[in-house]
Amino acid sequence: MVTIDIETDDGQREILRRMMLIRAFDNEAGDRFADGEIPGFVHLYIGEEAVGVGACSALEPDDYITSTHRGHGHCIAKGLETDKMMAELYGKREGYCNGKGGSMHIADVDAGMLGANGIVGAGPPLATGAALSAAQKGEDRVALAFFGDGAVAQGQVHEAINLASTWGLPAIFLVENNKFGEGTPVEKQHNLENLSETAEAYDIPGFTVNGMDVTAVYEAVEAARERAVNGDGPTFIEADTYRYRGHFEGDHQPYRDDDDIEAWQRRCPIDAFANRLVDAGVLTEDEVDELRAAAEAEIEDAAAFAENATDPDPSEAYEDMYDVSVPELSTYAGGSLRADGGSTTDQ
Ligand SMILES: Cc1ncc(C[n+]2csc(CCOP(=O)(O)OP(=O)(O)O)c2C)c(N)n1
Ligand SMILES: [Mg+2]
Repeated sequence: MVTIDIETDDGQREILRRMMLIRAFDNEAGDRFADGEIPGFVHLYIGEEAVGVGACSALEPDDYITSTHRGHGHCIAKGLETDKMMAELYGKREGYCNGKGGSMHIADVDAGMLGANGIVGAGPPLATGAALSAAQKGEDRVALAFFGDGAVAQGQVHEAINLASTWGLPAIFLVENNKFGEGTPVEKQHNLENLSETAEAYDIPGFTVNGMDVTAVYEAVEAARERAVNGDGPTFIEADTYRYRGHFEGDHQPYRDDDDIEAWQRRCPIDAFANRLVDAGVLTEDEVDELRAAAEAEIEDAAAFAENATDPDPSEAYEDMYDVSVPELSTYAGGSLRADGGSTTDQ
């Protein structure tokens, strides 16, 4: 895991590379899902790359993130390996969760990636918990929760932000306002112009940033991180972004027009940043093309790795389901609820 310094040419190149990797990964995942090679559902992050990469690049390697059902971009932004991610999408043993999680449950706790999550709004409580642990242990770590506009009004999200604010925890709540929760436009979900106004209710700073601009996201998260590690509590950031693909692959999208998609595609966060780096003399156009080709080649290799990886044996189905170091759960997978065979309901 590397620390990324946006002030340096190397840092800027790495930021561009990670956004390109996400784009290539999700294009490949979409194609392979369409070919029937990937089971379950995939929700692609294409168009939103600047949010994940801007945010994670402003974090330190030890910091925590929580993710959503649309989590591939968060994983790559946090530095996870694309071959193990693709193997997880394929349900293979070499995947991050031995193939038992799939697209919506990739986790790598050692890398601070506390999990993609199929439950809308489930990330913020985990981030509040991680931030509480960092505060109690006196560690210089923060926890950042990515969540969608569709999660902002979830009860557990309110509880999580309220506790983090009340206890002054080192947490960052980052809403990816991509304008839809499934097929419901954001203005039909909320009676607020900017979702960041939500922050007022918790008496924490809240602001909206251009989520198509990786630098803007980086700077917002950098400031929020500094506030968090200084003991000044959480920050609420809304990133104004857009998803280019359907809610899930296969979504016919009757709820929006192609014109809207095309207008946002003209604001492509990857092209915008690449052009800026070319204008600044950090990269030539050829070098941008080389970086993109290298990202695409890495993802082709990752997909080949996943294809050739091993199917888990059905006899392993109940392994890794519970943390057996927790005594009460040690025999759960075997059928009884508690080590002494009693029911947990009497506790
Ligand atoms: C608690 C819960 N309610 C409903 C769903 C079904 N669901 C899955 S994704 C989704 C929309 C989420 O929208 P948003 O939070 O804006 O994220 P986006 O898909 O736009 O990234 C819904 C309602 C769910 N998975 N969990
Ligand atoms: Mg959304």
